[in-house]
Amino acid sequence: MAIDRRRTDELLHGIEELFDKLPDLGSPFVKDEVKRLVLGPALEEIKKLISGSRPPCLYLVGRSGDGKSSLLNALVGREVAEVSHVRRCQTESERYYIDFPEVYASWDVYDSRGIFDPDLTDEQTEQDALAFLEEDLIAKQPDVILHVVSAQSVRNLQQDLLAFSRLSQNLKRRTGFSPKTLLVLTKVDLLGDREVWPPDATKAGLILDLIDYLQSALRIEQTELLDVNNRLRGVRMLDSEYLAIIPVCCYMSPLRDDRWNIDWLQEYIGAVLPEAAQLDYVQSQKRKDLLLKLSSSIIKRFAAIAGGIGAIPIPVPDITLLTPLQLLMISIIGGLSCRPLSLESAKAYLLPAGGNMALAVGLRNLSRQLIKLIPIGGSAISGTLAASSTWGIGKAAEAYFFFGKKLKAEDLAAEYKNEA
Ligand SMILES: Nc1nc2c(ncn2[C@@H]2O[C@H](COP(=O)(O)OP(=O)(O)OP(=O)(O)O)[C@@H](O)[C@H]2O)c(=O)[nH]1
Ligand SMILES: [Mg+2]
Repeated sequence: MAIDRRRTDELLHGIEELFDKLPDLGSPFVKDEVKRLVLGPALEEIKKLISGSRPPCLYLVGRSGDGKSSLLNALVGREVAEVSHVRRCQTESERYYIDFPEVYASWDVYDSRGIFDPDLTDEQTEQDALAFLEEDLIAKQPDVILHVVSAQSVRNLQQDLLAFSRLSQNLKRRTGFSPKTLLVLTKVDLLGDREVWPPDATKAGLILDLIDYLQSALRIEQTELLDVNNRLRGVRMLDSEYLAIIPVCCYMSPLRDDRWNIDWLQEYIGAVLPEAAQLDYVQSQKRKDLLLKLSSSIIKRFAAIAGGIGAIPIPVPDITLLTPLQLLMISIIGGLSCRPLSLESAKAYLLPAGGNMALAVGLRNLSRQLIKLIPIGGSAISGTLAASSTWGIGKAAEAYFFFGKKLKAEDLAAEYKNEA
């Protein structure tokens, strides 16, 4: 299971109902005000991240045979695109709608196929192909373009890089946006001795030479390493049309699996995707580290919303006001960790008895469970306390759902300042 966006309305409805059951705090006006101030921003977050989310859109460019289909298969983790053994040249992009039904996610991918093909020696044909690519990119508006270049074709690539740079500038002029493009260096396993894999020191040196060569061909000076301890993982560029150069191997056959550095590419794509495409991407990858990153950023945002309660002009903001917000947060963390997206997951977490008893339990009981997690003298709560306790509760839920660990929310809350 995972977060199914079709279940968001159900969840939000449940949360609204909980809010309506809260005590009046002196006057119904106060409760409405609190509901607006607390739930308003939370619903905005949910809209951005869940109900308003959409599949990521990727666009593959590169010469025929350089490994676009293989790269797509490696990124997806299964065969979705046909890997070709003969060169062909096509000047129309092919669309793949890739479904991950078990995690309610999908991707939209376009493969430009042979647009940058070496067979296009005729200048007019090449101009037409580039013009086509420009129009196609404007029409498809991909989140990320993957420019696939094989290790063997790098050294006569100057022309493609220049062509892509011009294309990029045209797109920026016409749309106001620079496309987010990654240069993916494929087939690095074929450098030097094919049989040596994964790379030893000699092969690593050959890969690094190619990265250097590309950097100088692109006249790049300012770079940062994706992994500070290992330059082989790839480099981020601060002054180029390309955001990064990432070397990979995508080779896979029934007899051997030589894929390498795909995880770093996957992570980098995730880091540059817009917020609306994050949920589908992260869920489809089924990678705990990426799901955890998203969960941590949600906890931070919910803690900040809870902190806003300090700004509410009521004499004694009651800690139970936070219950609906915290339950919503716990439900989402549960959903990210592969539980169904529902209030029941949050209840089952808070009430070890689980099962039918959890279904029947009321708001007062849930509030009590939450307060137990962070014992606070009295029921009054300040903005800072609201934020840190919500953060602690989120972190404890995260540890439980992702690692089956029971940590004390109270202890975690104490770390709030350092982390947030
Ligand atoms: N050794 C090695 N071979 C690869 C790698 N990636 C792709 N190949 C091989 O390169 C050949 C072409 O790969 P494709 O993925 O079909 O290339 P493509 O860019 O999709 O080609 P077109 O669809 O014709 O444009 C296939 O035989 C792949 O097995 C890699 O990283 N290492
Ligand atoms: Mg292909």
